This record gives sequence, C-alpha cells and structure tokens, in this order.
Amino acid sequence: MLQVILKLTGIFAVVSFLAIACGGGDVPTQAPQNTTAPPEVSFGQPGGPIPPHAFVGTVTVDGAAAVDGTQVTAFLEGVPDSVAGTTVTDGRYVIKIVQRSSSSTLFADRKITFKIGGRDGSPTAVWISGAADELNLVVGSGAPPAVDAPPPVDVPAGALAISTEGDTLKFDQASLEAKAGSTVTVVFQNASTINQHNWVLVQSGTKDEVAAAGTEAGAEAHWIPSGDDRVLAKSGLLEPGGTQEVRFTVPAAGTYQFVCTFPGHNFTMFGDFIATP
Ligand SMILES: [Cu+2]
Repeated sequence: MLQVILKLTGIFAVVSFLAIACGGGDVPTQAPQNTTAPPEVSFGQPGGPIPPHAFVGTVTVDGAAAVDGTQVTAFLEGVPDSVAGTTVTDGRYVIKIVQRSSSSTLFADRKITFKIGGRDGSPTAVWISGAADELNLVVGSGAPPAVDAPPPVDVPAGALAISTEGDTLKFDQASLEAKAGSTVTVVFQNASTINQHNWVLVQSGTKDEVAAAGTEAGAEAHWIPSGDDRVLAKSGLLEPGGTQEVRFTVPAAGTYQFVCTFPGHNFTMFGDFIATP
C-alpha cells in the first residue's frame, strides 16, 4: 500500500513538474521581449535591423498540394525582381521577407504578391515589419475540395468540356473532337466527391503503358511520366471538385486517346480524341 502511495506521489510530482515546465497551471508565461528597435528609427541607418514579415501556409497548385521543391517567390509592388524565395516542403512554405536596412526602397504598407512555380498565385498581402501571418497560397484552379457535388463549370466558347460521371471511374464523354493544328482548350472538371483524377492526352494505343509509367513516376508527378513522348497534353491531378483548363495545339489528324493515369483508373477511365483534318 505504501508503495502505491509513493508511486502515486511520484506521478503527481512528474505531472506538476511538466505543468510548470510547459507553462501550464498558475505559472504565468513570459511574453518574449521585443528588443528590436522600431522600424521608423532603423530606416536608412546602417546596422539597424528591421524585423521581417514572415508568411507560412499551404501551397495548392491546380487543386492539389504543391509537390516538394515547387518554387515560391515573393514580389514587392513596383520592384521587378523578387524580394524573397523559398521552396515547398510537405505542401507548405515558410518565407521571410526582409527589408535590408541599407535598402532605399521602403517596404512598409506595400503590396506583396507571390508566384508559385512561376505562375501568379493568390492571395496578396501587405508588408508589415515584424508581422507573421498564416497565408495559404493557391495557383490555377485551386478551389478547395468540394464536400458536395461541385457546381457546373463555365466553359469558354469553343472549348471542349469533359467531366467525370460522378464518383464512378469514368469520363462523361467517350470521345472529343477538334481540328488538327488548332489551339484547343479542354476544360476538365473532376466531378467526383471522393477521387482524384487527371486528364492526359496520349498517342493511340498507349494509355495503359503511359498509366503504368505514371504509376512509377508517383503521386508527386501527378501519376504522369515526365518527358514522355507519348504524352501530348495533360492536366494536373485534380482533387474532388477541382477544374482545370488544358490548352494545347491539336496534333496531326488522326485518333488519339485520353486517359486518367491515377493507378488503376486507366482500365475504365479513357476515351478517344479525334483530330479532324
Ligand atoms: Cu481517375
């Protein structure tokens, strides 16, 4: 019995210690002291550091989490070169935008824009010295995954629309047609509420081989082999509810295939693409 009491006392002591160590209980936590001089004092004075503006958040490209290594660059309104850059890790980025004290360009209250893999991202922000913000960046058709069936998509005049048959592993069109040599826009909507899909135009008779190569390329590659001559046009891997416009030059007259290269989908999710003379 005594042993049990001693054991319990020991556990209590450990719990109390942890509570204090973690700043819990009645122990007040000390806010970190800001010892940095305020920006208005530092501007233009050599050696006077100006606290940067930090941003962290997720990066979504065409409805899917950005692959590792995707470039994120920040631009200051009116400055042609980027003012900061980083790369995506695990779908997230961290960027600190520093105004050098020697800089003649004052950053305060100016607009910050972001590029993701060279494309204009959203949203934008305003630079504030010492601020740290959670800002989730999106580029392309980066609508957040829909919970319900997505609404109809606006299809531009002359574009070809293709979707999925709800949650089945099928496209809603058995074939698409466009004039050889013309520039066409395929608007691909992933109408599924559960599955990721892509739309890939490939040489005739190669859909299963390309899908197998895509499986080897992996999810980071959107299940599409890179630098593969059999791939003629492609969307990214779209989250449920996502939409992407794929713009490309229609190849020479003939019959081609389109397919979803998500592992296993290629057996039911494909169709013919006919390039008319
Ligand atoms: Cu699919």
